[in-house]
Amino acid sequence: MKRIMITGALGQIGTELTMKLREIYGTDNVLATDLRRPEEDSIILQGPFEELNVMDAERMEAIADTFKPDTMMHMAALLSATAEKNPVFAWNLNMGGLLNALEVARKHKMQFFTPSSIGAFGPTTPKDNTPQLTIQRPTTMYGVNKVAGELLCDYYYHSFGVDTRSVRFPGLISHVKEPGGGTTDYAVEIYFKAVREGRYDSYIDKGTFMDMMYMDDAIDCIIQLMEADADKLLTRNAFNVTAMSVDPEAVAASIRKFMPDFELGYDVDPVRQAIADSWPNSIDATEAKEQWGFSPKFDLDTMTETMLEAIKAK
Ligand code: AKB
Repeated sequence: MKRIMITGALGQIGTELTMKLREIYGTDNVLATDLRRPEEDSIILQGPFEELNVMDAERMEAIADTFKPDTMMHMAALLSATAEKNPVFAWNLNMGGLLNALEVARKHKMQFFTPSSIGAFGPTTPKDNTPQLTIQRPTTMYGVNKVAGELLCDYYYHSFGVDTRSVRFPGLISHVKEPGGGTTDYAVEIYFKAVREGRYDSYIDKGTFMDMMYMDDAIDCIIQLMEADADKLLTRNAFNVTAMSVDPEAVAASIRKFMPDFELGYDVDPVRQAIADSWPNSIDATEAKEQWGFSPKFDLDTMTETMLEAIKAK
């Protein structure tokens, strides 16, 4: 039975990850941590919770000393658009937090997961069917952090034997917790606006393709990778994973299958558009499929149907 410590547990991925891990490994074996304590009625407080600023190495160490986890899932990070607004803070939080978490994992001999992103690619990366091993020269602070983070995880694996594992997540779509400060967030907002207002003005332009994945698949993929036989993992940097490559028109067309009157307009944000333009159109997840059986269940239409139903029921 695993004993897991999660940072950034109140974030978009962290919230659903914490709930699923508690279901599988037992509530008391999954410690959620985040910068601030959530509202008292938060589902996350149904299990162990500690306030933790990931830049505070001493407190992170003290919490691990007491809880004695064997696995660290480090999710706390600033996303791409927010990082671009405050790059120095992004560097300090994204890199400082990761280094602290890796150090705790090294000292406590923990297995380690942290997500990378399609943001780790840049304008000189092959745009279509982007391979696992390719040019990574991102032009955003978030991307620089993600590439440096992948290398740091590789370093802790090779130099200290920390069992580091990671995936390059595409945009993640969920109705449980809205994302904050990402470039792919339009693909979440569009569903909420479709149900609530019948129309959406996209800040990402038509024809801008990016990879996406439904959150259930993202959570399953983390669990599957962490459970995978270490000997089968030939790739030790982050694995490409994706379920679909879409642009706003494709998402709108899918929504119209369930809500024929849905209207899509555009109000393009130059900052987020420039970030999106620097990322791949579609990435190749063959290595993840072959090495540990990655296999997403949701395609665009099944995701759309699930999102619309869930938001209507709120
Ligand atoms: C973002 O848009 O910043 C994230 C990501 C793809 O890493 N969703």
